[in-house]
Amino acid sequence: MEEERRAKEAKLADGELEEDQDQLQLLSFNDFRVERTLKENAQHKTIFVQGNISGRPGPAVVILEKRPFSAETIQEVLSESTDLRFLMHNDIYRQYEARIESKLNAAQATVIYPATDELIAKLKSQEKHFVRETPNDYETITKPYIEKESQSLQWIYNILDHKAEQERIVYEDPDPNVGFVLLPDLKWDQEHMENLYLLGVCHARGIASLRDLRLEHVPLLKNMMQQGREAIFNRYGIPLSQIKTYVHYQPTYYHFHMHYLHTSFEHPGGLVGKAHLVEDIIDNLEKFGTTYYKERTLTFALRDTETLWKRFQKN
Ligand code: M7G
Repeated sequence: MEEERRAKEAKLADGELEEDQDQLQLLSFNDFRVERTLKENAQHKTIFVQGNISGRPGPAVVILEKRPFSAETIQEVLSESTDLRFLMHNDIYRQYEARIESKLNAAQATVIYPATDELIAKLKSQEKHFVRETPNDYETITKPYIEKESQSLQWIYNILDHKAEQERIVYEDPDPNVGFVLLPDLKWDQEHMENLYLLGVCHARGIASLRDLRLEHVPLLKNMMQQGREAIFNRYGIPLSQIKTYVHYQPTYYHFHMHYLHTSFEHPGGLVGKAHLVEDIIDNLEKFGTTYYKERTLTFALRDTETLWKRFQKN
């Protein structure tokens, strides 16, 4: 299965195969059958659902997220187009259920098809466990996992090769060593600035993650952080001091990339045990030497359904 996927990716990269998934253009969820809820979160107003698309083999995942209100459309919401259903009254307090017109009440829907078992396991709400990864653990446990079982990087190569999301690129530095592509993360609707979330993907190949960073990569890190922030300021007007940039360890995708978020957005990906601020990474490499991340024991959290967690338990 794994070999098949990698062979197909190689063919796709060589242009030998047309990407058949591109034929999946949904106009509604008519063909989608819910199998189970993987996770729901009332605070974030999200639900993660696994199901099937009729006539297509294998599981699909749909992630629904209610969009925040915005000052620009609030007058349209607070108008005769919204029906009110009375719920209760006490003194000066009245509560209603507001039935808002569908176009003003949209949700963001992300469809992942075909969804791999590993991605489903990752999305499923599970207990998290902290792992202390020594340099030897990295060589004997994590590296073989990255080589054999980690998620496909095809979507990243599509971005770098301008085969997908080309019109969404906010900034690109084409330099093969320090260059990168900056674009909105899948998680961001590009409307609500308080949830601003962009992704910087480096052009250089072969840097799988934080573990591979050396002193020679400092110019790349500085370039991605500085140019990326400036491009975000130029496009969206967010001051540089309000853009946080971090790297995940462990990431889901092992091609080096950086997360850029508005400081007001507290995303779970920014938690301890996952996020490493780019300023700190640069400082560590400059002050403590090129092998800092090669030699350190790194601590991170894994969900108990993740393959990497299972690999750590076996050792
Ligand atoms: P990560 O640190 O590898 O994984 O980040 P994690 O955050 O899931 O632990 C990968 C980032 O890429 C995430 O923030 C995803 O939302 C984002 N992302 C994933 N895919 C498949 C796409 C995509 O196709 N396009 C864009 N623009 N972003 C994506």
